[in-house]
Amino acid sequence: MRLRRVLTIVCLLGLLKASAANDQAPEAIGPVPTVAQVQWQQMETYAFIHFGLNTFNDMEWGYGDTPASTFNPVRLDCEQWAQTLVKAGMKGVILTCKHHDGFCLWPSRYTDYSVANSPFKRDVVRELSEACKKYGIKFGVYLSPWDRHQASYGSPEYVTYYYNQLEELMTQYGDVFEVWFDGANGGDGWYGGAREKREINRSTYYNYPKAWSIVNRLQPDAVIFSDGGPGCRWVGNEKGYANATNWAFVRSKDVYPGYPQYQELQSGHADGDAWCASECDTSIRPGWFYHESEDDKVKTVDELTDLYYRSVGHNGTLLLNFPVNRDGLIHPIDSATAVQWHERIVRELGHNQFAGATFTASDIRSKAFGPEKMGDGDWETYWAPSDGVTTAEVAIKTKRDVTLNCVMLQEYIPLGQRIKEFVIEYKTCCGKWAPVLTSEETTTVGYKRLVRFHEKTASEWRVRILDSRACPCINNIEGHLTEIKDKR
Ligand code: FUL
Repeated sequence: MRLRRVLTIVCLLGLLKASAANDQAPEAIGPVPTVAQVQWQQMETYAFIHFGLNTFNDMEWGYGDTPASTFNPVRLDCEQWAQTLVKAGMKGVILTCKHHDGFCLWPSRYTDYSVANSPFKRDVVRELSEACKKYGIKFGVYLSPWDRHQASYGSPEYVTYYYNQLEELMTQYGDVFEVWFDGANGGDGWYGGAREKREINRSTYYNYPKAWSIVNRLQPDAVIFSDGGPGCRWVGNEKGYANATNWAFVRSKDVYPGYPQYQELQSGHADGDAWCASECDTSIRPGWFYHESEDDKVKTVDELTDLYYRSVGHNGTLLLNFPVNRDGLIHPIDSATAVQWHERIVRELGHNQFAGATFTASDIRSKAFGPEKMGDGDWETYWAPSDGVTTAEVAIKTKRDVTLNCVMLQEYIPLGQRIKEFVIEYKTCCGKWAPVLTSEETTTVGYKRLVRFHEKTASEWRVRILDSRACPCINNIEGHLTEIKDKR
Protein backbone atom coordinates (compact mmCIF):
# COMPACT_ATOMS: atom_id res chain seq x y z
CA MET A 1 0.00 0.00 0.00
CA ARG A 2 2.71 2.40 1.03
CA LEU A 3 4.83 1.46 -1.93
CA ARG A 4 1.91 2.14 -4.29
CA ARG A 5 1.45 5.64 -2.85
CA VAL A 6 5.14 6.38 -3.20
CA LEU A 7 5.06 5.17 -6.78
CA THR A 8 2.01 7.33 -7.56
CA ILE A 9 3.75 10.42 -6.15
CA VAL A 10 6.88 9.64 -8.13
CA CYS A 11 4.80 9.27 -11.32
CA LEU A 12 2.93 12.53 -10.70
CA LEU A 13 6.18 14.37 -10.09
CA GLY A 14 7.50 12.90 -13.33
CA LEU A 15 4.45 14.11 -15.24
CA LEU A 16 4.70 17.57 -13.73
CA LYS A 17 8.34 17.75 -14.70
CA ALA A 18 7.57 16.60 -18.24
CA SER A 19 4.82 19.17 -18.71
CA ALA A 20 7.05 21.91 -17.27
CA ALA A 21 9.71 20.91 -19.78
CA ASN A 22 7.15 21.00 -22.58
CA ASP A 23 6.21 24.57 -21.74
CA GLN A 24 9.72 25.53 -22.69
CA ALA A 25 10.49 26.48 -26.26
CA PRO A 26 12.40 23.82 -28.17
CA GLU A 27 16.12 24.21 -28.00
CA ALA A 28 17.63 25.93 -31.03
CA ILE A 29 19.38 23.67 -33.48
CA GLY A 30 22.41 25.31 -35.03
CA PRO A 31 23.41 27.09 -37.06
CA VAL A 32 21.03 29.90 -36.12
CA PRO A 33 20.68 33.45 -37.50
CA THR A 34 21.52 36.65 -35.67
CA VAL A 35 18.71 39.12 -34.99
CA ALA A 36 20.03 41.27 -37.87
CA GLN A 37 19.92 38.28 -40.24
CA VAL A 38 16.31 37.53 -39.29
CA GLN A 39 15.30 41.16 -39.79
CA TRP A 40 17.13 41.22 -43.11
CA GLN A 41 15.28 38.15 -44.37
CA GLN A 42 11.96 39.64 -43.29
CA MET A 43 12.60 42.50 -45.73
CA GLU A 44 12.00 39.95 -48.53
CA THR A 45 12.40 42.32 -51.50
CA TYR A 46 14.77 45.25 -51.91
CA ALA A 47 16.36 47.05 -54.80
CA PHE A 48 19.75 47.37 -56.39
CA ILE A 49 20.68 50.52 -58.30
CA HIS A 50 23.47 50.32 -60.87
CA PHE A 51 24.44 53.81 -61.86
CA GLY A 52 27.73 55.48 -62.72
CA LEU A 53 30.03 56.21 -65.63
CA ASN A 54 28.89 53.04 -67.39
CA THR A 55 25.44 54.61 -67.66
CA PHE A 56 26.89 57.39 -69.79
CA ASN A 57 29.25 55.22 -71.80
CA ASP A 58 26.77 52.45 -72.60
CA MET A 59 28.94 49.85 -70.88
CA GLU A 60 28.60 47.10 -68.26
CA TRP A 61 32.24 46.87 -67.18
CA GLY A 62 33.96 50.18 -67.88
CA TYR A 63 37.75 50.09 -68.02
CA GLY A 64 38.14 52.96 -65.60
CA ASP A 65 39.58 55.28 -68.23
CA THR A 66 36.56 57.33 -69.29
CA PRO A 67 36.79 60.85 -67.91
CA ALA A 68 34.75 61.84 -64.86
CA SER A 69 33.42 64.68 -66.98
CA THR A 70 31.13 62.24 -68.86
CA PHE A 71 29.01 61.83 -65.72
CA ASN A 72 26.21 64.38 -65.88
CA PRO A 73 22.72 63.18 -64.89
CA VAL A 74 21.08 66.57 -65.23
CA ARG A 75 17.66 65.58 -63.86
CA LEU A 76 18.90 63.25 -61.11
CA ASP A 77 16.24 62.79 -58.45
CA CYS A 78 16.89 60.23 -55.73
CA GLU A 79 13.46 60.96 -54.28
CA GLN A 80 11.95 59.66 -57.52
CA TRP A 81 13.95 56.45 -57.00
CA ALA A 82 12.89 56.08 -53.38
CA GLN A 83 9.22 56.84 -54.08
CA THR A 84 9.16 54.35 -56.97
CA LEU A 85 10.80 51.68 -54.85
CA VAL A 86 8.32 52.18 -52.02
CA LYS A 87 5.45 51.74 -54.47
CA ALA A 88 7.14 48.60 -55.78
CA GLY A 89 7.16 47.14 -52.26
CA MET A 90 10.92 47.39 -51.83
CA LYS A 91 12.11 47.63 -48.23
CA GLY A 92 15.57 48.96 -49.03
CA VAL A 93 18.03 49.86 -51.76
CA ILE A 94 21.70 49.08 -52.38
CA LEU A 95 23.63 51.59 -54.50
CA THR A 96 26.75 50.90 -56.60
CA CYS A 97 28.72 53.62 -54.82
CA LYS A 98 31.74 52.44 -56.84
CA HIS A 99 31.58 49.82 -59.59
CA HIS A 100 34.52 48.01 -61.23
CA ASP A 101 35.49 51.14 -63.21
CA GLY A 102 36.48 52.82 -59.94
CA PHE A 103 34.33 55.93 -60.37
CA CYS A 104 32.86 57.08 -57.04
CA LEU A 105 29.35 58.42 -56.67
CA TRP A 106 30.45 60.30 -53.56
CA PRO A 107 33.29 62.84 -53.23
CA SER A 108 35.80 60.43 -51.71
CA ARG A 109 38.78 62.19 -50.19
CA TYR A 110 41.03 59.37 -51.42
CA THR A 111 40.59 59.82 -55.20
CA ASP A 112 39.80 62.47 -57.75
CA TYR A 113 37.88 59.94 -59.85
CA SER A 114 34.49 60.87 -58.45
CA VAL A 115 31.41 63.06 -58.77
CA ALA A 116 33.48 65.92 -57.35
CA ASN A 117 35.29 66.15 -60.67
CA SER A 118 32.24 65.76 -62.87
CA PRO A 119 30.11 68.67 -64.06
CA PHE A 120 27.39 67.28 -61.81
CA LYS A 121 29.34 67.73 -58.55
CA ARG A 122 26.56 66.48 -56.21
CA ASP A 123 27.02 63.60 -53.76
CA VAL A 124 24.68 60.87 -55.06
CA VAL A 125 25.30 58.62 -52.05
CA ARG A 126 24.17 61.38 -49.72
CA GLU A 127 21.11 62.21 -51.79
CA LEU A 128 19.99 58.58 -51.92
CA SER A 129 20.66 57.89 -48.24
CA GLU A 130 18.60 60.98 -47.35
CA ALA A 131 15.77 60.02 -49.70
CA CYS A 132 15.71 56.58 -48.06
CA LYS A 133 15.31 58.16 -44.63
CA LYS A 134 12.57 60.45 -45.91
CA TYR A 135 10.56 57.63 -47.51
CA GLY A 136 11.24 54.97 -44.86
CA ILE A 137 13.35 52.40 -46.69
CA LYS A 138 16.76 51.06 -45.72
CA PHE A 139 20.01 52.06 -47.38
CA GLY A 140 22.79 49.70 -48.46
CA VAL A 141 26.22 50.00 -50.03
CA TYR A 142 27.96 48.24 -52.94
CA LEU A 143 31.69 49.04 -53.12
CA SER A 144 33.48 47.02 -55.78
CA PRO A 145 36.73 45.49 -54.51
CA TRP A 146 37.92 45.15 -58.11
CA ASP A 147 38.98 48.58 -59.38
CA ARG A 148 40.12 49.09 -62.96
CA HIS A 149 41.03 52.73 -62.47
CA GLN A 150 43.40 52.82 -59.53
CA ALA A 151 47.04 52.58 -60.61
CA SER A 152 47.83 50.92 -57.28
CA TYR A 153 45.42 48.04 -57.93
CA GLY A 154 47.23 44.77 -57.27
CA SER A 155 49.52 46.20 -54.57
CA PRO A 156 48.92 46.40 -50.79
CA GLU A 157 48.46 50.16 -51.18
CA TYR A 158 45.20 49.62 -53.06
CA VAL A 159 43.81 47.46 -50.27
CA THR A 160 44.38 50.29 -47.80
CA TYR A 161 42.64 52.62 -50.26
CA TYR A 162 39.70 50.20 -50.39
CA TYR A 163 39.41 50.04 -46.59
CA ASN A 164 39.57 53.83 -46.38
CA GLN A 165 36.69 54.16 -48.81
CA LEU A 166 34.74 51.56 -46.92
CA GLU A 167 35.23 53.61 -43.74
CA GLU A 168 33.96 56.72 -45.50
CA LEU A 169 30.80 54.95 -46.60
CA MET A 170 30.25 53.32 -43.22
CA THR A 171 30.54 56.62 -41.33
CA GLN A 172 29.13 59.41 -43.48
CA TYR A 173 25.67 58.29 -44.52
CA GLY A 174 23.80 56.96 -41.50
CA ASP A 175 22.60 53.40 -41.00
CA VAL A 176 23.53 50.81 -43.60
CA PHE A 177 21.51 47.58 -43.74
CA GLU A 178 23.73 45.61 -46.13
CA VAL A 179 27.22 45.86 -47.61
CA TRP A 180 27.81 44.10 -50.91
CA PHE A 181 31.22 42.54 -51.56
CA ASP A 182 31.20 41.60 -55.23
CA GLY A 183 33.26 38.51 -56.08
CA ALA A 184 33.71 39.58 -59.73
CA ASN A 185 37.28 40.25 -60.67
CA GLY A 186 37.59 39.68 -64.45
CA GLY A 187 40.98 37.93 -64.00
CA ASP A 188 42.25 38.82 -67.45
CA GLY A 189 40.84 42.34 -67.28
CA TRP A 190 42.35 45.30 -69.02
CA TYR A 191 43.09 48.20 -66.72
CA GLY A 192 42.31 51.74 -67.79
CA GLY A 193 45.24 53.81 -66.67
CA ALA A 194 47.92 51.15 -66.86
CA ARG A 195 46.55 49.13 -69.83
CA GLU A 196 47.83 45.90 -68.44
CA LYS A 197 46.63 42.68 -66.93
CA ARG A 198 46.94 42.41 -63.15
CA GLU A 199 46.13 39.17 -61.46
CA ILE A 200 45.47 38.92 -57.77
CA ASN A 201 44.71 36.02 -55.47
CA ARG A 202 41.08 36.71 -54.75
CA SER A 203 40.87 34.67 -51.58
CA THR A 204 43.77 36.50 -49.91
CA TYR A 205 44.42 39.85 -51.64
CA TYR A 206 41.59 41.89 -50.15
CA ASN A 207 41.93 40.33 -46.68
CA TYR A 208 38.15 40.17 -46.44
CA PRO A 209 38.03 39.36 -42.71
CA LYS A 210 39.64 42.76 -42.13
CA ALA A 211 37.15 44.52 -44.41
CA TRP A 212 34.31 42.76 -42.59
CA SER A 213 35.68 43.84 -39.24
CA ILE A 214 35.49 47.46 -40.42
CA VAL A 215 31.81 46.96 -41.26
CA ASN A 216 31.14 45.19 -37.96
CA ARG A 217 32.80 47.95 -35.99
CA LEU A 218 31.12 50.87 -37.75
CA GLN A 219 27.75 49.35 -38.76
CA PRO A 220 27.18 46.43 -36.39
CA ASP A 221 23.69 45.71 -37.76
CA ALA A 222 24.71 45.61 -41.41
CA VAL A 223 24.45 42.22 -43.12
CA ILE A 224 27.56 41.43 -45.13
CA PHE A 225 27.02 39.92 -48.57
CA SER A 226 29.61 37.93 -50.47
CA ASP A 227 29.64 34.56 -52.22
CA GLY A 228 29.72 32.90 -48.80
CA GLY A 229 28.56 35.62 -46.45
CA PRO A 230 29.18 35.96 -43.51
CA GLY A 231 25.80 37.77 -43.39
CA CYS A 232 24.10 36.48 -46.53
CA ARG A 233 25.26 34.62 -49.59
CA TRP A 234 25.10 34.93 -53.35
CA VAL A 235 22.59 32.44 -54.74
CA GLY A 236 24.98 31.19 -57.40
CA ASN A 237 23.22 32.74 -60.41
CA GLU A 238 22.23 36.22 -61.53
CA LYS A 239 18.78 35.17 -62.66
CA GLY A 240 17.00 35.90 -59.40
CA TYR A 241 16.01 32.46 -58.16
CA ALA A 242 17.02 29.87 -55.59
CA ASN A 243 16.43 26.15 -55.83
CA ALA A 244 13.31 24.72 -54.20
CA THR A 245 15.57 22.86 -51.80
CA ASN A 246 17.34 25.72 -50.13
CA TRP A 247 19.23 25.62 -46.85
CA ALA A 248 20.23 28.85 -45.12
CA PHE A 249 23.59 27.27 -44.30
CA VAL A 250 27.05 27.20 -45.88
CA ARG A 251 30.24 25.40 -45.01
CA SER A 252 32.06 28.56 -44.01
CA LYS A 253 35.52 27.10 -44.49
CA ASP A 254 34.79 26.11 -48.10
CA VAL A 255 33.11 29.17 -49.61
CA TYR A 256 35.03 32.38 -50.35
CA PRO A 257 34.46 35.30 -52.75
CA GLY A 258 35.05 33.82 -56.20
CA TYR A 259 34.14 30.27 -55.05
CA PRO A 260 34.31 28.14 -58.21
CA GLN A 261 31.56 25.66 -57.19
CA TYR A 262 29.11 28.52 -56.91
CA GLN A 263 26.20 26.46 -58.32
CA GLU A 264 26.02 24.79 -54.90
CA LEU A 265 24.91 28.13 -53.49
CA GLN A 266 21.53 27.74 -55.22
CA SER A 267 20.65 25.16 -52.54
CA GLY A 268 23.14 26.02 -49.79
CA HIS A 269 24.89 23.30 -47.81
CA ALA A 270 22.61 21.02 -45.79
CA ASP A 271 25.62 20.23 -43.58
CA GLY A 272 26.83 23.85 -43.35
CA ASP A 273 28.19 25.23 -40.08
CA ALA A 274 27.18 28.89 -40.62
CA TRP A 275 23.81 30.58 -41.06
CA CYS A 276 24.00 32.35 -44.42
CA ALA A 277 20.68 32.67 -46.27
CA SER A 278 20.60 33.30 -49.99
CA GLU A 279 20.03 36.60 -51.74
CA CYS A 280 18.69 36.22 -55.29
CA ASP A 281 19.98 39.09 -57.40
CA THR A 282 18.83 39.95 -60.89
CA SER A 283 18.15 43.00 -63.02
CA ILE A 284 14.77 44.12 -64.27
CA ARG A 285 16.53 44.43 -67.68
CA PRO A 286 19.15 42.18 -69.28
CA GLY A 287 21.98 44.53 -68.21
CA TRP A 288 22.82 45.87 -64.77
CA PHE A 289 23.46 49.35 -66.17
CA TYR A 290 21.08 51.37 -68.34
CA HIS A 291 21.18 50.87 -72.11
CA GLU A 292 18.59 52.53 -74.30
CA SER A 293 18.65 49.44 -76.53
CA GLU A 294 17.08 47.49 -73.65
CA ASP A 295 14.02 49.71 -73.21
CA ASP A 296 11.92 47.01 -74.83
CA LYS A 297 13.53 44.18 -72.85
CA VAL A 298 12.21 44.95 -69.38
CA LYS A 299 11.07 41.81 -67.55
CA THR A 300 7.30 41.38 -67.58
CA VAL A 301 5.01 41.37 -64.55
CA ASP A 302 4.52 37.61 -65.09
CA GLU A 303 8.26 36.99 -65.15
CA LEU A 304 8.86 39.05 -62.02
CA THR A 305 5.99 37.32 -60.24
CA ASP A 306 7.45 33.92 -61.07
CA LEU A 307 10.81 35.11 -59.71
CA TYR A 308 9.19 36.22 -56.47
CA TYR A 309 7.86 32.70 -55.90
CA ARG A 310 11.28 31.23 -56.68
CA SER A 311 13.29 33.64 -54.53
CA VAL A 312 11.30 34.80 -51.50
CA GLY A 313 9.17 31.66 -51.88
CA HIS A 314 12.30 29.51 -51.87
CA ASN A 315 13.69 30.79 -48.59
CA GLY A 316 15.71 33.67 -50.12
CA THR A 317 15.43 37.40 -50.56
CA LEU A 318 15.00 39.11 -53.94
CA LEU A 319 17.45 41.88 -54.84
CA LEU A 320 15.96 43.45 -57.95
CA ASN A 321 18.14 45.85 -59.90
CA PHE A 322 16.94 49.07 -61.50
CA PRO A 323 19.37 50.57 -64.03
CA VAL A 324 18.96 54.30 -63.50
CA ASN A 325 19.08 56.16 -66.84
CA ARG A 326 21.19 59.06 -68.08
CA ASP A 327 18.72 61.60 -66.79
CA GLY A 328 19.31 60.15 -63.34
CA LEU A 329 15.83 58.63 -63.11
CA ILE A 330 14.30 55.17 -62.99
CA HIS A 331 12.88 54.69 -66.47
CA PRO A 332 9.04 54.87 -66.61
CA ILE A 333 8.76 51.38 -68.16
CA ASP A 334 10.74 49.90 -65.27
CA SER A 335 8.84 51.77 -62.59
CA ALA A 336 5.39 50.99 -64.04
CA THR A 337 6.29 47.30 -64.37
CA ALA A 338 7.69 47.06 -60.85
CA VAL A 339 4.68 48.76 -59.28
CA GLN A 340 2.23 46.52 -61.18
CA TRP A 341 4.25 43.50 -60.12
CA HIS A 342 4.05 44.50 -56.46
CA GLU A 343 0.29 45.06 -56.74
CA ARG A 344 0.00 41.61 -58.27
CA ILE A 345 1.88 39.96 -55.38
CA VAL A 346 -0.27 41.78 -52.85
CA ARG A 347 -3.41 40.64 -54.72
CA GLU A 348 -2.22 37.05 -54.93
CA LEU A 349 -0.97 36.64 -51.39
CA GLY A 350 -3.09 39.18 -49.58
CA HIS A 351 -6.13 36.91 -49.07
CA ASN A 352 -5.27 33.94 -46.92
CA GLN A 353 -7.95 31.30 -47.49
CA PHE A 354 -6.92 29.53 -44.28
CA ALA A 355 -7.82 32.57 -42.15
CA GLY A 356 -10.36 31.45 -39.56
CA ALA A 357 -9.76 27.75 -40.31
CA THR A 358 -9.34 25.11 -37.59
CA PHE A 359 -5.82 23.76 -37.23
CA THR A 360 -5.24 20.37 -35.61
CA ALA A 361 -1.84 18.83 -35.01
CA SER A 362 -0.80 15.21 -34.53
CA ASP A 363 1.37 16.25 -31.58
CA ILE A 364 1.70 19.37 -29.44
CA ARG A 365 4.50 19.96 -26.96
CA SER A 366 2.13 22.03 -24.78
CA LYS A 367 -0.75 24.48 -25.03
CA ALA A 368 1.66 27.35 -25.56
CA PHE A 369 2.77 25.72 -28.82
CA GLY A 370 -0.63 24.71 -30.17
CA PRO A 371 -1.46 24.48 -33.88
CA GLU A 372 -3.63 27.62 -33.81
CA LYS A 373 -0.36 29.56 -33.54
CA MET A 374 0.11 28.96 -37.26
CA GLY A 375 -3.02 30.88 -38.12
CA ASP A 376 -2.83 33.73 -35.61
CA GLY A 377 -0.82 36.10 -37.81
CA ASP A 378 1.84 36.47 -35.11
CA TRP A 379 5.27 35.61 -36.47
CA GLU A 380 6.71 35.13 -32.99
CA THR A 381 4.36 32.31 -31.98
CA TYR A 382 4.54 28.88 -33.51
CA TRP A 383 3.36 25.30 -33.40
CA ALA A 384 5.88 22.77 -32.12
CA PRO A 385 5.48 19.10 -31.26
CA SER A 386 7.41 17.39 -28.49
CA ASP A 387 11.18 17.10 -28.57
CA GLY A 388 12.32 14.28 -30.77
CA VAL A 389 9.15 14.27 -32.91
CA THR A 390 10.41 14.73 -36.45
CA THR A 391 7.40 13.33 -38.32
CA ALA A 392 4.15 15.12 -37.65
CA GLU A 393 1.13 16.53 -39.39
CA VAL A 394 -1.13 19.53 -39.26
CA ALA A 395 -4.67 19.35 -40.59
CA ILE A 396 -6.52 22.48 -41.68
CA LYS A 397 -10.30 22.56 -41.88
CA THR A 398 -11.84 25.58 -43.57
CA LYS A 399 -15.44 26.66 -42.94
CA ARG A 400 -16.36 25.99 -46.56
CA ASP A 401 -14.67 24.71 -49.71
CA VAL A 402 -11.74 26.83 -50.85
CA THR A 403 -9.91 26.71 -54.17
CA LEU A 404 -6.15 26.97 -53.86
CA ASN A 405 -3.07 26.65 -56.02
CA CYS A 406 -0.49 27.81 -53.51
CA VAL A 407 0.39 27.06 -49.90
CA MET A 408 2.76 29.20 -47.86
CA LEU A 409 4.78 27.67 -45.03
CA GLN A 410 7.08 29.49 -42.63
CA GLU A 411 9.46 28.12 -40.04
CA TYR A 412 10.35 30.05 -36.92
CA ILE A 413 13.96 30.50 -38.02
CA PRO A 414 15.41 32.02 -34.82
CA LEU A 415 15.45 28.39 -33.63
CA GLY A 416 17.15 27.19 -36.82
CA GLN A 417 16.04 25.74 -40.13
CA ARG A 418 14.64 22.28 -39.44
CA ILE A 419 12.29 20.74 -41.98
CA LYS A 420 13.86 18.35 -44.50
CA GLU A 421 10.83 16.94 -46.27
CA PHE A 422 7.08 17.52 -46.34
CA VAL A 423 4.01 16.86 -48.43
CA ILE A 424 0.80 18.89 -48.88
CA GLU A 425 -2.45 16.99 -49.24
CA TYR A 426 -6.16 17.73 -49.67
CA LYS A 427 -9.25 15.62 -49.07
CA THR A 428 -10.84 14.69 -52.35
CA CYS A 429 -14.60 14.61 -52.86
CA CYS A 430 -14.61 10.86 -52.22
CA GLY A 431 -13.05 11.45 -48.80
CA LYS A 432 -9.53 10.27 -49.59
CA TRP A 433 -6.36 12.22 -48.93
CA ALA A 434 -4.35 12.96 -52.08
CA PRO A 435 -1.17 14.98 -52.59
CA VAL A 436 -1.63 18.34 -54.31
CA LEU A 437 1.38 17.41 -56.48
CA THR A 438 3.79 20.13 -57.39
CA SER A 439 6.47 20.22 -60.04
CA GLU A 440 8.99 21.12 -57.32
CA GLU A 441 10.67 19.18 -54.58
CA THR A 442 8.90 19.65 -51.26
CA THR A 443 11.88 19.42 -48.99
CA THR A 444 13.09 22.52 -47.15
CA VAL A 445 10.93 25.38 -45.84
CA GLY A 446 13.03 27.95 -43.96
CA TYR A 447 11.82 31.51 -43.49
CA LYS A 448 9.24 31.20 -46.27
CA ARG A 449 8.23 28.52 -48.72
CA LEU A 450 5.59 29.11 -51.39
CA VAL A 451 4.45 25.89 -53.01
CA ARG A 452 2.45 26.16 -56.22
CA PHE A 453 0.27 23.44 -57.71
CA HIS A 454 -2.72 22.89 -59.98
CA GLU A 455 -5.90 24.31 -58.51
CA LYS A 456 -7.66 22.08 -56.01
CA THR A 457 -10.95 22.66 -54.20
CA ALA A 458 -11.53 21.21 -50.73
CA SER A 459 -12.35 22.10 -47.14
CA GLU A 460 -9.77 19.78 -45.62
CA TRP A 461 -6.05 20.11 -46.18
CA ARG A 462 -3.00 18.85 -44.40
CA VAL A 463 0.73 19.38 -44.27
CA ARG A 464 2.68 16.28 -43.34
CA ILE A 465 6.23 16.79 -42.15
CA LEU A 466 8.05 13.65 -43.21
CA ASP A 467 11.47 14.50 -41.84
CA SER A 468 13.03 17.27 -39.81
CA ARG A 469 16.41 17.93 -38.16
CA ALA A 470 14.59 18.36 -34.83
CA CYS A 471 10.94 18.93 -33.94
CA PRO A 472 9.48 21.37 -36.49
CA CYS A 473 8.58 24.94 -35.41
CA ILE A 474 6.07 26.38 -37.88
CA ASN A 475 4.70 29.85 -37.35
CA ASN A 476 2.57 30.23 -40.43
CA ILE A 477 0.57 28.18 -42.91
CA GLU A 478 -1.51 30.05 -45.47
CA GLY A 479 -3.56 28.98 -48.47
CA HIS A 480 -3.79 31.12 -51.62
CA LEU A 481 -5.22 31.27 -55.09
CA THR A 482 -2.68 32.89 -57.39
CA GLU A 483 -3.43 34.37 -60.79
CA ILE A 484 -1.30 32.04 -62.87
CA LYS A 485 -3.83 29.27 -62.89
CA ASP A 486 -2.80 25.70 -63.48
CA LYS A 487 0.77 26.72 -64.23
CA ARG A 488 2.15 23.88 -62.15
C1 FUL B 1 28.59 41.16 -60.83
C2 FUL B 1 29.23 42.37 -61.50
O1 FUL B 1 30.32 42.01 -62.29
C3 FUL B 1 28.13 42.99 -62.33
O2 FUL B 1 28.58 44.07 -63.09
C4 FUL B 1 27.02 43.43 -61.37
O3 FUL B 1 27.50 44.47 -60.52
C5 FUL B 1 26.54 42.25 -60.57
C6 FUL B 1 25.52 42.61 -59.51
O4 FUL B 1 27.61 41.60 -59.92
O5 FUL B 1 29.49 40.34 -60.20
